[in-house]
Amino acid sequence: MKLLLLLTALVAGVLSKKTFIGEQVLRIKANSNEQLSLLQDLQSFTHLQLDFWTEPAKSDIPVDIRVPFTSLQFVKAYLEYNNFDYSIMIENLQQVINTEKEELESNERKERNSGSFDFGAYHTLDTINYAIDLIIADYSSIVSKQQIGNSYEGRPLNVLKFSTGANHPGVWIDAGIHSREWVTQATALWTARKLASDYGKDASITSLLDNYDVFLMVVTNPDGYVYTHTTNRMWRKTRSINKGSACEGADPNRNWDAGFGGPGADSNPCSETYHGSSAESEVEVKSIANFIRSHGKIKGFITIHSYSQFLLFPYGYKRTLPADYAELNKVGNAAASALTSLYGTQYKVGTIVSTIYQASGGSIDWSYDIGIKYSFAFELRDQRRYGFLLPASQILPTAQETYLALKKILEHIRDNPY
Ligand code: INF
Ligand code: ZN
Repeated sequence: MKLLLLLTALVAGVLSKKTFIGEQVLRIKANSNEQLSLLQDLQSFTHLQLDFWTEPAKSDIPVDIRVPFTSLQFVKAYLEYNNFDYSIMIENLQQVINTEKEELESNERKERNSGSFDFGAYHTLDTINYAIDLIIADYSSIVSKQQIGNSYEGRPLNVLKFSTGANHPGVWIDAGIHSREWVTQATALWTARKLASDYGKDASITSLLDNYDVFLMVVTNPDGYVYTHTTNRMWRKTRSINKGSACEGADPNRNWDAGFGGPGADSNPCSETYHGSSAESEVEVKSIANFIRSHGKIKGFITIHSYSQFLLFPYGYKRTLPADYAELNKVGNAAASALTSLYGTQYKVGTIVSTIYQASGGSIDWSYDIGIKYSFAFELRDQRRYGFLLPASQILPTAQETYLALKKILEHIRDNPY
């Protein structure tokens, strides 16, 4: 009986696996507001099933669109007819995804045989959890794991706590809230080990952890992350069931109680930016918000996304500048400069709404509005070559450069208590 069930699940799994055969990712330059609105029209043709990796928001930011094979001819004709500059960013998406998966699986086999762990590779959720337990074991005097809830599908929502004493104020850092942004979970895992190993070695980190706790959530959307491995590599949202719709999941970066449901979020459950049935409807969001509210002394809130190389701060849901605009802009630019100093990676710094577009229900707007002044969102590498399919060879350089920016922000929080 069990075997039959297993076989059924296996067949179902294979059958439901999303393939990207014949799909391409196009990189489009909108050279005018008129062209921008033509791209927004294209986005409204939902039957084309287009996946906008970056939004048609500002004419100085190219727009990347994943196009299903059946829509390719129409989209290219539409672009050519309207005199767009465009190029093919990813020629054969299925092949890139296959290669990434083969690399991941062969590396995990190697790690199992040698008992090693390669922080410069992508991993499944189980292997990430195994690596997290190794870090806790190796640095048990300052690192512990705290479960703040369960995901929609019942997976533990674990947060790494870095602490050297009781009743410290804290800083929150989350990664992978959008599951397809694989470089963010990998960066967070490397950062966890680096933070722990720097304590007692790096004077700045030592003085930070002597006065502040750091809460680091490596896989913030575990259901979505597993889904990107088993079924759909391009999944962004949670995996909750939307009553009355065949489409699943809500965008966990539209589900926070900050301008919830306003412009810059979608009420259609099939949209990648569906805001959910109500603020904090997604248990992954509710669990973090409850943790932050009950802790009561969180002084910084940093969320790590990819891609585009931005360092953003509030607001996204409104054009009004935050009261602390000058300070956040200064800290953001200092952090971005530190990042650039390592490998020359360029970042843009600014408010969400002015740098990209209006987005409502975002996490750092919520954290800022409940009084967490130092609220930032990173958009890691890259800018326009691989997008969400960043090669594993870029994980370590990305994590190393990002750490320099994180340190700048953490030092500012340490030195400017409020
Ligand atoms: N970020 C965009 C998003 O639509 C922009 C953003 C960042 C909005 C931070 C609000 C807050 O959510 C990503 N990056 O999706 O992956
Ligand atoms: Zn994201």
